[in-house]
Amino acid sequence: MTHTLSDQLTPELAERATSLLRAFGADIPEPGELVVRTPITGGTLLTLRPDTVETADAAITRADTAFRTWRTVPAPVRAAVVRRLAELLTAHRAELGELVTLEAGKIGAEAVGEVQEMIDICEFAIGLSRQLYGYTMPSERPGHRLMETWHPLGVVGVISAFNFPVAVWAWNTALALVCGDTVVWKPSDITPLTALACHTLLRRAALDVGADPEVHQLIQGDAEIGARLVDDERVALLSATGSVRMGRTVAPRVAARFGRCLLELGGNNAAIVTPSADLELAARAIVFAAAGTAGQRCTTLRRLIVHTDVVGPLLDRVANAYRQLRVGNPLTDGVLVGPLIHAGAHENMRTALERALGDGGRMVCGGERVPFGDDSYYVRPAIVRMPAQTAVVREETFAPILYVLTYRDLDHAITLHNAVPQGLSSSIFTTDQREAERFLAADGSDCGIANVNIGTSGAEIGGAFGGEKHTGGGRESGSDSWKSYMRRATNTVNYSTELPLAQGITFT
Ligand code: UN1
Repeated sequence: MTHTLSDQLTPELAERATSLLRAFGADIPEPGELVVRTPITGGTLLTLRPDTVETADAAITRADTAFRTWRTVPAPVRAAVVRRLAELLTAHRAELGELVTLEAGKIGAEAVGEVQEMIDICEFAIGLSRQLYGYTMPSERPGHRLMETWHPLGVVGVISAFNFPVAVWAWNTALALVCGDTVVWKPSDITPLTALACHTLLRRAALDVGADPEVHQLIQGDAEIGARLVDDERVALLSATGSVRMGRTVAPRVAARFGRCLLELGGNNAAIVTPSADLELAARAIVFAAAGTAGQRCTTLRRLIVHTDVVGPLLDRVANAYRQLRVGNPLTDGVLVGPLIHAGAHENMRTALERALGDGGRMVCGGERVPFGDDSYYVRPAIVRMPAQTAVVREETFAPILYVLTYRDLDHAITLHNAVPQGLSSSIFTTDQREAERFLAADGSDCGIANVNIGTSGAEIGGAFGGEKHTGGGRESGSDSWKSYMRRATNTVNYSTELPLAQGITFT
């Protein structure tokens, strides 16, 4: 392996990361025990000092104090911070994208797309600030008015994952801020530099519009630091993105203190391809959904359920496109598949493939490591034909493995589709409206996202994002997801001189 190439490249990348931080106006962190590596070479970009339990608690205190005032600022005025953030993100789009590439290994187009997703949610939140609607209902009593009012909730704790290090933060933060909440963010300890950049931009946005910069706090560190948000009564909502395993520990702890949780956990997303599908279009969508982001999206396509009549021609197209995918340094033009995040991700992929083959799976293509350096993990996206939906297929392996299953009858395909613990995203490829509607119906896909003729990944921010079953049930970003970030009061106002009781009760 070409150890020297990585050895040469790492100092260049480290230098670039430092100059990007400077471009955002961020202080270069003091060296410490948190080691920030780039998956491009596996080398170290920087080190920084993580928070301690005490500094994390102090950050929660600052957010709690800031909330007391922030909640009284009118929502359209609060939106000024988000508007300024959108401007700064637009100005720094390319630079922030580059930092995402350095830290998370995404190719340029996807990294910049992630920054665009941040700008999109900011725009959504700005409009939303004038639309935090509550219902009014007819009261059953004369001379009474009945209505619902939405109020700010409190401190929102955001725990985010490495794979969308900035967009998922923005989904939460843009909404939380216009809703009148303050935010304490614990990013993945794999991507602390992008977090530092976003935190710096947000503080600058607040200062630029004369708002309190303490509305946003950043705490860095491992799960022990994140646990401060889980267990602190002052954190009214914990919005956590990560594995099902993480959700299983976090959810009961937040519930035990009657806090609110918004969970966005693993997916095991499938697409059904029917005989009427436009195979050319389906193949293109499948390649992006399954191999894009090196299979490291929660919405990545992991299972393909194909009608036996079209499995041959479809797989020919997909495998052909797979063979042409350029895998390598995501900073190089034309590369479509960057590295896996670390050795552990590669080990999980290797083990999953071994188990799949042990279950009778047949390798169609890919799966092998692409040499780049000893400490970085590049792989060719894999396709495996499976005789059945075995245990390994029902698990989420955060790597580019596409398992292919076949079906004869659509009901059977839908049963297979739903027979996994996760319920995030799903697709059907068909030109038959009956099949499409069957998939979208109540007894069709059981996922939070169900698409027709597009892949499972790459959702727009305008719809609610999230999934069912082990995916955790949370909804983030568009539609009415904002309601998770607010508390609702039902108000009954008596403007009469009488005191009629509800349900016709007399009490004299
Ligand atoms: C994630 O992988 O955690 O729909 C989020 C998508 C992106 C968001 C993915 N808009 O693929």
